[in-house]
Amino acid sequence: MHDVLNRLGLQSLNSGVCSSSWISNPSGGEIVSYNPATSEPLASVMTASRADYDRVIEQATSVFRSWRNIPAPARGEVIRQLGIALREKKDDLGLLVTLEAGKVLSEGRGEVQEMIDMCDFAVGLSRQLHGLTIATERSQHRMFEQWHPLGAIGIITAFNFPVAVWAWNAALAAVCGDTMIWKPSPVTPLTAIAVQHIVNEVFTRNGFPGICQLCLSDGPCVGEWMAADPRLPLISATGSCKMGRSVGETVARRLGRSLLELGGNNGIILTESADLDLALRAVCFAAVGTTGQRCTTQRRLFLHTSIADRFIERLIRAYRSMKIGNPWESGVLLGPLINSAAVDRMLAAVQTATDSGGEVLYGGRRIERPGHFVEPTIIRARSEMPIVHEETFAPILYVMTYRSLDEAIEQHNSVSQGLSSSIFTDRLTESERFLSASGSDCGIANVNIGTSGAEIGGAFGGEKETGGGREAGSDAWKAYMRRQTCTINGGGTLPLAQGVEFDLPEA
Ligand code: UN1
Repeated sequence: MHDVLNRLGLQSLNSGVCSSSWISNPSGGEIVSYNPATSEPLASVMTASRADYDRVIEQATSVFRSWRNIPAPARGEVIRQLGIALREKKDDLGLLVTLEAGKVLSEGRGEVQEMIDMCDFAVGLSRQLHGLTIATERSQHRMFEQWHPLGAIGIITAFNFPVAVWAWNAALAAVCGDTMIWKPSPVTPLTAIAVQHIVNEVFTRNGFPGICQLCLSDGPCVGEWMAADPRLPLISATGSCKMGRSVGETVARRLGRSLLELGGNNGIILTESADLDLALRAVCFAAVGTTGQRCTTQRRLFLHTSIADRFIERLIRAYRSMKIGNPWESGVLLGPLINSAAVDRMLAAVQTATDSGGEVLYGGRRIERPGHFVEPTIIRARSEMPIVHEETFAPILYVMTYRSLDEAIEQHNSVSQGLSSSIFTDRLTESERFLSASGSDCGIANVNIGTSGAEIGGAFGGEKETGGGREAGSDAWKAYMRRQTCTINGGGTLPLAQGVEFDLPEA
């Protein structure tokens, strides 16, 4: 299994810093990557010091000056080739995601597929970076918008999607003409280095080294330097609300732009008319998939009182049947949490929930074996319990009951996060109510689908403390460019807008 490290070019690993080429002895601290299923070290890498970081940024800003002038479809061609290279490495990179992040194999591969999908999307987009033509009030004038590359941008990603979220940003940024510096999570350095190897091969072969750069950090420092750095016009950051608040504040202080994809506290409402077979599978995947470590993980379940007992019983049976184990073994649905601190946080949340009147209906404990395994957990709770309002990155599902849909939607919207949401219903009136302006207040609202597992074609992100950013599909590309409004006077007079007169006296 560890041959995969060799196949991905990680055999003589040392540096976690890459500008146009690898910086051979970066002088930051060392970080060790562990397999969360065994707690065994996989490899160690050296991270960036401030001097290394400055080298990377200087290179990224300098390469930007030529990359921005390459026609967008030609930039898209490089991303097309990146998509092919990722297809070739899909199984290996997917396995590495499994080894380092602990996701089950199908999810590890799914993550690489998400990168491939992003490349395909960005290739098409490279011929579609279009602006509007706008009617002007002045005769013989023409007004239009055009979009230009923004600059070198910073990409901060989290451990739970160690490669896909980079691709959401990188594929778009590259076709938009930006260069980029990636600071991955210190917990998943190897997947980032493996991606960087693939990127280097493709971009260098095309004569464009240094478009995508990597800057590993042994703590928060590189992220903080990026947030404060006026050389980076945009910082795209994925992670907790706490992290996002700090990045957002620092970037705002220098009037830079930030694109934030932060915590979720996603709920599913099951109405009286819900197809319970459909809902059961959806809830299990949304609440337990990725061991509860997606920002889109379902954390709250609202059951209509008429179906509550029946559904809870089926849910417990389904939880009991789920195979927990090494994520690379077939049939396993639940791998480990990322590290022991995550286990501690989960157990503390379970304790807090029970202390405040919650009742554990299933699970709630650590599993005694190597690695960081826990039982998937169902807790009967009340919506006003403070712990229900917090995002605990673990497979804890809080179950609540309701009588009217209005009441369910009110409870659903009562948390400070606003990422993803779902309703299960067979009634048009209920789904329309959920999708109306007074329905779900989230960036993602689904009907008869769980909260997680969005496709890349839609804009991904959420409201309130989720940060407001939109990444991946739709028109998310606009965040990576600067808009220019252009007005051309093709006539021989100078009419002023709003009918203003400013006639100079005859000379
Ligand atoms: C995240 O957890 O940060 O919709 C992203 C989903 C995935 C992305 C999750 N496509 O669950």
